Amino acid sequence: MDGPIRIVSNRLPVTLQRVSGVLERKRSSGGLVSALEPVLTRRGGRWIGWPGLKLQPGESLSDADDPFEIVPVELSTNEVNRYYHGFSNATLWPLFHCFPSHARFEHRDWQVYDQVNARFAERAAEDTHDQEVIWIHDYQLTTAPLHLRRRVPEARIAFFLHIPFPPHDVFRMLPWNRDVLHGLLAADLIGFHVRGYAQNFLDCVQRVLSARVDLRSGLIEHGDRTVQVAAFPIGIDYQGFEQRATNTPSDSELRRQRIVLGVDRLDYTKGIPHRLRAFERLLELHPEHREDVVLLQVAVPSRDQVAEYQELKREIDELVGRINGRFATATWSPIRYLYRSVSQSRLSALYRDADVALVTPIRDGMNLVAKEYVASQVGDPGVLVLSQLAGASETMREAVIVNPLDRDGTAESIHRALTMEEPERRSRMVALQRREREHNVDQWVEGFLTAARTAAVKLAPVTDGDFEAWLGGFVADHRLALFLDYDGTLTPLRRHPSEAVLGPSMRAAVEACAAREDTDVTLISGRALSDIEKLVPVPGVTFAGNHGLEILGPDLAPFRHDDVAYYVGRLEKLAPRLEQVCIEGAWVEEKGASLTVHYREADEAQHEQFAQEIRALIQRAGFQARNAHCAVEARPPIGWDKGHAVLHILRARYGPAWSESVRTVYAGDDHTDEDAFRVLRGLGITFRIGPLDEQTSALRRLPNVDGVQALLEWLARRP
Ligand code: ADQ
Repeated sequence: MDGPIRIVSNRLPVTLQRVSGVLERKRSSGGLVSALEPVLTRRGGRWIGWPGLKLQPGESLSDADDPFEIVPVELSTNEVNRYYHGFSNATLWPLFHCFPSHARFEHRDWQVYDQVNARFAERAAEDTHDQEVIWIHDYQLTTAPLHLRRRVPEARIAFFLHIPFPPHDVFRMLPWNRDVLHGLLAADLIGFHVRGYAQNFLDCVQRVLSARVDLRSGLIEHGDRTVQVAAFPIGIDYQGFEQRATNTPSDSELRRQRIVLGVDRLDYTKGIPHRLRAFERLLELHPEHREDVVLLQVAVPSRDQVAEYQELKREIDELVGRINGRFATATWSPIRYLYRSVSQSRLSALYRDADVALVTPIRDGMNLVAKEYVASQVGDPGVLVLSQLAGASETMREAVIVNPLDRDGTAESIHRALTMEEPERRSRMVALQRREREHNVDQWVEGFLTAARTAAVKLAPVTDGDFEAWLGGFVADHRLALFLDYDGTLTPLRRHPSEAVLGPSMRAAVEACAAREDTDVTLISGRALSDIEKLVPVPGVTFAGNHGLEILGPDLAPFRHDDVAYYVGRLEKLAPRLEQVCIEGAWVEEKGASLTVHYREADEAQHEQFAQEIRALIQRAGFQARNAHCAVEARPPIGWDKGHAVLHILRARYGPAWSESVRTVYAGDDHTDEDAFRVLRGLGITFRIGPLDEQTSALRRLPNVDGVQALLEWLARRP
């Protein structure tokens, strides 16, 4: 079970510095590194990340005696600007924290972000072993899972997001929202800090990608795969903090005052200005705290080349100056403000000696400071005042919970914390400590990896209940026009079109639908009309071949687009020219009004170049070249597609006001079906078959041919 693992994260577990030309390596601090490093040391594996500086040619980050390998992903200055400062920190960070007004949306940032993600994936894919979990971290790497999946289809990929996942109303503002979801869904397991973020994610997948999702068990249907989504609240190195708090001497000067402590990266999500104003309000409402209590705010500089962060720093400087000017006396200043990082032991002493910790972010994935404070309360217990907008508040219920945007309410809560009696303080702290001690970071890592190694339970197949909910009211008491694509919808895609034969149970389901007096079934395919007629020998069915250029069915005048005749002769001439350039395994299918060059069986390395050559020839001959599954189609340049064909059939059969009298349902797996999905948007119920990677205008998804069969069986049985 304890196989090697790979960690992929923006930064590496080592901090590098070049001193007089020599690369110096220091272990990075921080909870994540201290949690994951022992696991990697024990099991072996690799850590893939950005070293943060430029390496000299041939320079390696791994020492021979390292228990695991460190693999650097180097970035150019432009990439650092676009991928890191740009899309990661100026787009995803503000948007995911629900600060859309702080977000910038630049196409170039997105492109570079995705390219860099592909590079991380490339390094992560090198020499993978069976059973090895590849664990990708955080918002800088949301599309890396998909790039990795393309390189190593069988890999076990897990992803953890350290920041919140926003609700749909905010997420949909992102112009690349589908790409981000497609990127993430290539993972087998996607973890979040709390259930609320996981639910937001599931909701977005359902709404943005029309996916079938089980909200209760956190399962997403992705073609034949199931993706598991779950909450894994992160913990800290509890013992480490407890020990440091026990062993670090006190700062006697500080001990003379009562301390309210704030510790944060200087970030607009952390709500530092709100906190300062709430503290000011406390001094107004409860003057008894003047000259007795000090707010000690430690802010680590962060992203200080970004304008937003510089502006925030100015605001905090001014607020501190104003409040101190207003209340300070000769011997006391209400706020002490340290704009710097402090050492681990100093931080531990501050945590231990603070009477109250003010952890009041406006939005925070989890917040480790709240947990570190609790672990450091080894003496007379203090009180944790915690924002209800931090992920930590979901579990740390015994804290004094506040809304940091409610200034008066927060001031009153600080007062309550400062005046809380010892028995209540102790009861609350004991409960908080018990939970954090138990759910520490080791337990988090183990829990996540166990889930990552365990294959997700499959989402139960669609049931009659699902169809009843999606279609029941829509089709009730109405005539039904049912449109079905063939390849990939009624039969799985095969290597050769001649192998795609309709199975007996699917045939029975189509027959049962067609046999109903109130249902009209149309088979609509890119195949030649005569071909599709032979493949689905079901009485009473309408056939639309060549993407609807030719239509034949009961109660319909046979249809052949006026312009087809002109192109048929030209296609006959084009076919031998294409045959001439076919590489081994490729072949030409002549379909009358169109033709297709198939190359599924040709050497994969040649696919791209061959398809390009074929497309060029088709276009030069005056036809449209359309990509299909391992095939290129030559279509007459007639403004006619499956969407036009569907409308033609509906109007011809039911009149111009067809939408009043008939209900339309369409199922297809191919991008040529998208034309029909678009035409039917808002008018019918459409299903795209297959995995979620392909974008769709369909209203819903079905994973595979079995899902279609279940749909047809339900339609045949409906009351
Ligand atoms: P961050 O936004 O960095 O993390 P947080 O969880 O509070 O936020 O972690 C900050 C860390 O920095 C803590 O370990 C703290 O001790 C340390 N730190 C803060 N100020 C310091 C100072 N002045 N000197 C030294 N150290 C200082 C992201 C998400 C969080 C999520 C974590 C982990 O934004 O919501 O909890 O990842 O998943």
